[in-house]
Amino acid sequence: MAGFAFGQKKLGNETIEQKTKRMEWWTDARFGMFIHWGLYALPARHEWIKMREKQTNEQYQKYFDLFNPDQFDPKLWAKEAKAAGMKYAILTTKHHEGFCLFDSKYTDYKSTNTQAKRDLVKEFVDAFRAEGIKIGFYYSLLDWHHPDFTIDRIHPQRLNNITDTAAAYKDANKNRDMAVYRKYLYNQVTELLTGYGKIDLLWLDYSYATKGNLLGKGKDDWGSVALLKQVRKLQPNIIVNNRLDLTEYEDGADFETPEQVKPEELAKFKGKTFETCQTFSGSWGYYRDENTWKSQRQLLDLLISSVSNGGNLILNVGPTARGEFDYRAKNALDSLADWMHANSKSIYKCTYAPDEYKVPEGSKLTYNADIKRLYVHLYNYPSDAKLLLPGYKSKLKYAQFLFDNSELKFEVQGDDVVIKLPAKKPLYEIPVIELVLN
Ligand code: JFZ
Repeated sequence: MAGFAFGQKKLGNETIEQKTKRMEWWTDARFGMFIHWGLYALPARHEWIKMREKQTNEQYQKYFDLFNPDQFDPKLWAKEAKAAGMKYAILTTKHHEGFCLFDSKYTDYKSTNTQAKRDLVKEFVDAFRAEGIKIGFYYSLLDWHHPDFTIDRIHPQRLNNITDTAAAYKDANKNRDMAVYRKYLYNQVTELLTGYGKIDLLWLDYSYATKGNLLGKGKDDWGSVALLKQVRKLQPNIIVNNRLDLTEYEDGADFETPEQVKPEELAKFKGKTFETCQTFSGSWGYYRDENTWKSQRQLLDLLISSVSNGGNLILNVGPTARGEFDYRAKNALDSLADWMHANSKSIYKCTYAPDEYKVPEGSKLTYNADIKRLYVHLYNYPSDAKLLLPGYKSKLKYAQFLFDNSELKFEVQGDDVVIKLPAKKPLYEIPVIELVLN
């Protein structure tokens, strides 16, 4: 069990020990898959397209009418995720566009009414569970389709050039009633948490503050307190993210969600309970023409940097409109599978290293407290094939490469230790040395 450093206050009847236990699988897992899939896969130019292009429901309807994911086979998705070493997966059951991938009785705007004719959430759950992958649901608090969701700055029909904000919005929203929407949201979350067995994680997205003339939405709009209470009642062991606009974790959120931050910026979150979410290419939904795909090294850096600061990483795939992971996503996942096959011991159950272990130059550390092992991720392979471990004189028992458990000899020099590496860097982009500590 890796470090669990906050949420120290009691939560209802739950003690800190119980909370730590409840979150243990997640803390140990460290690596998961995010899946953004919806009608926006058809335009294939960002999941916010309805809003960005200010499309009305009528204009957007064509994507619903044409939605036909003939290649959807979540068993293939689950195999890709598992091979890449991902221990949990979070699917967008509904994104901001409002389209439901599940057979909700509260709307017609759902996959069962498209050519797919299937409850896609159910198939996702069955397939991933069969691979032993934990199940997470993303559910958008925003809804750009629902007739009662009030118009604000992130609504396709939002008002422009508003002089009298309050009056203009009031007029535009006179037939919209957030109380009705709030009930809809509550009912749908209830459906999701009662119709699909044990759900391990819930990712609700998101709250945004009012800024000057620009209205926002938060806990009163969502009914966050009642909603979270219901969530905890229906799924007592579930883990919930922090985007409900509730103050800090004592009100029930379990982890922070730094989004698209750079590896160096993750140091800010060290000691917190966090899960950073990251894309392969920039947008979350499938984006055909995006040419900004991250390299294997960049992806590994995100994973290693998350764990070396005591947090998790979820990497996002945006399946195509036909229901496939496209070749670029598959390549990225395959490259991670390759590395994880050899090096996952430096990820699972690991966290940041205790301060007494200095970080060797050109590397990042992770640490497994249960077995007292330190993992040195060699970002820069030393040209003289010598790795200096500063101040490690009395700390080191044994050293080996992780990918093949081959011994690495070392010498004590003063307070330091020098490890002798092979002249030729092993084929892994970032090789890992396992240090068995005294
Ligand atoms: C949200 C969504 O709008 C986006 O499409 C995607 O689903 C992502 C994972 O989450 O985007 C956000 C939400 C919150 C912040 C930033 C982007 N935030 O709080 O900084």
